[in-house]
Amino acid sequence: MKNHSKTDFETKCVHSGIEENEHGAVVPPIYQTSTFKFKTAQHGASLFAGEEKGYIYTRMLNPTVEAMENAVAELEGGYKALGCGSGMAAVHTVFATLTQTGDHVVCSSAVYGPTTTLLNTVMKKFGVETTFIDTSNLDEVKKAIKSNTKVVYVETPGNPTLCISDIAEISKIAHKNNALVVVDNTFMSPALQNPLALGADVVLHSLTKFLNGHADVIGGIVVVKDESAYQSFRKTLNQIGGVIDPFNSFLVHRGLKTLALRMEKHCESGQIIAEWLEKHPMIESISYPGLKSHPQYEIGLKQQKGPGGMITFELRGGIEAGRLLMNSVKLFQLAVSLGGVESLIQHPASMTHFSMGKEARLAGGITDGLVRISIGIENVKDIIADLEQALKKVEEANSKEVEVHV
Ligand code: LCS
Repeated sequence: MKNHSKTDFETKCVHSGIEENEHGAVVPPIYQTSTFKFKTAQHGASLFAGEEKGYIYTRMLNPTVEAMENAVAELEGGYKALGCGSGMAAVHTVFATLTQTGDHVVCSSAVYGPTTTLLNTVMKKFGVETTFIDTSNLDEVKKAIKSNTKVVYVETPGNPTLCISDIAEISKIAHKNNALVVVDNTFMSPALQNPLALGADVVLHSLTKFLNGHADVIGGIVVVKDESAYQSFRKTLNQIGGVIDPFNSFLVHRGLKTLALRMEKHCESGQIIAEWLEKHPMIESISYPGLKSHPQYEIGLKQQKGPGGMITFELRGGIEAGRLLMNSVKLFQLAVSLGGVESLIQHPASMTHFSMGKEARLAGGITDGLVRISIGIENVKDIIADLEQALKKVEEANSKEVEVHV
């Protein structure tokens, strides 16, 4: 891996993971192959025995996948990374590697819905118990850790509430109790937050979001700090088999080149739009890390380099008003996912966080009226104009309802 440690993040985005190749191609080739030819039977045997380094079979490692992994590892300030077939495959790989029957996990109560569901179903079935708490409250973290707690799993800012947890303080608490800290850094990307530098042990991402950035790939990644962690994660991933393929790795690697630029734009527009929404008469409440009204605004300032491109809000008129807004936008696309160049809008309670059930949703502050938007890189005036026309329809419908009731 090239050493860009003395260069800026933008430079690393462009050059990380790019190695010289035999034809001098500026963009490295895609090794779209499932398997690699051995020179001799002895060569094959020695690769399998780990006596020689080299590629064997793409589920085990592939040069195109490895180049992307090296790039993300470098951007996160990690040792190495493991590309997975989806963000959920990365989440599963983390728990399958770090826990076993009888272990306990502490997890943020506001995380991507299927992460909660995975812990409450698959991991529970194998005897791993989870306590869900508000990890922005350090006293709750201290209280929830038990002698068999192996992992404190933090998503910050959390999906979809954008609740912020203090990575450095949580790491101190967890390490005192011999537990590892895993941070899902999907909402920030390494451009805005580096959990390993703050004390976390493992970082994961849904590559599907900001890292790829173009809504055309499903992928995930786990970033680790040292060789022994890398070896144990690689072993699990190889057995589970949830790897990313070469072409999707190529697309993610291409997306990474503009990560710094895109994140700058997501933050700049996110801040303008959140400030505009906060003043709008139809907004009942709003959550955005760049607003002083955010309950963990100060923690965000301490550990994030920017507020990001995600905004969550509740309208006056609750879920019905939210539905009308989602059906009235024109530039925004009504779709789940996030972190792409296009602006998206969705309803967590009936979509991304439906699977976890109402009780768990409410415990995590995910109310039925919440609407989540992912701010794309379109002109900010166009994004605001779209929200303005849609909110006008909501306002008109609300005033009609009031008239009827009078
Ligand atoms: N972690 C976070 C924070 C996520 O937001 C998601 C997906 C995942 C992990 C899982 O990644 P995937 O397997 O989808 O690549 N979040 C989604 C969302 O909010 N809308 O659709 C997917």
